Amino acid sequence: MPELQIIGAPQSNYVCMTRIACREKGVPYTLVPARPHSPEVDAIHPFGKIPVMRHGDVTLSESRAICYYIDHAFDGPPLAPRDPVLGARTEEWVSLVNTHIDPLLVRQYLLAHLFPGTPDGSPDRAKIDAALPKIEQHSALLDRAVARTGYLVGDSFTLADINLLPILFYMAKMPESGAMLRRATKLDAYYRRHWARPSAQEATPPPFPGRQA
Ligand SMILES: N[C@@H](CCC(=O)N[C@@H](CS)C(=O)NCC(=O)O)C(=O)O
Repeated sequence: MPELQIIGAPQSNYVCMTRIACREKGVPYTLVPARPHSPEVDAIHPFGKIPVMRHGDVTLSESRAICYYIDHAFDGPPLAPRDPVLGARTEEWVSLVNTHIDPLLVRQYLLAHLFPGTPDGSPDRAKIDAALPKIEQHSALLDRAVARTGYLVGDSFTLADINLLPILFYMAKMPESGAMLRRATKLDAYYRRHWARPSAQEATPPPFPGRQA
């Protein structure tokens, strides 16, 4: 069996979730560090984004596609439920998080802290302050979503949780969003409980070089 490679920077929440998925499925993998738009990434992702994956002759881009492959090409516990309703709910949450939560919390807010592009390198307050009311709404929505069972879908750990957890890791680290997370008590408990899983601990993003998180 060829080695499965996850190619990308370990700080990326999308790289992190594919690593958690491998570990939860019981699939050994090697992390090949690479930055977005580097030649090895551009060779696989049409827009140069990370993660990308290589497994023998199979190359894939996009975290959801990579996780589909991990889930279906190997034995092990299902990452997405095979029940049609629960499977669809899992896809629903992956899509909601990737199209609404990640763009706001990671692309707008986190990057305004870490890579602000301001003349003196200080956080971009305008972008941060603009994001905060919406992050509060997202936080309340997620708090309600996990309140009943402690999972996003049904009563077991699925790809929906795997996809969200690395974003919550960054939410917990930043000052304003961290305070919001601690106020959303169900979401905070959900994050702490699941982030303690060995799969998440092993994939915990290291700090960005030269940054605070
Ligand atoms: N839809 C992609 C998103 C991946 C993504 O946005 N990766 C970020 C790092 S977390 C990236 O490569 N950013 C560089 C860029 O957008 O140019 C996926 O699910 O894999």
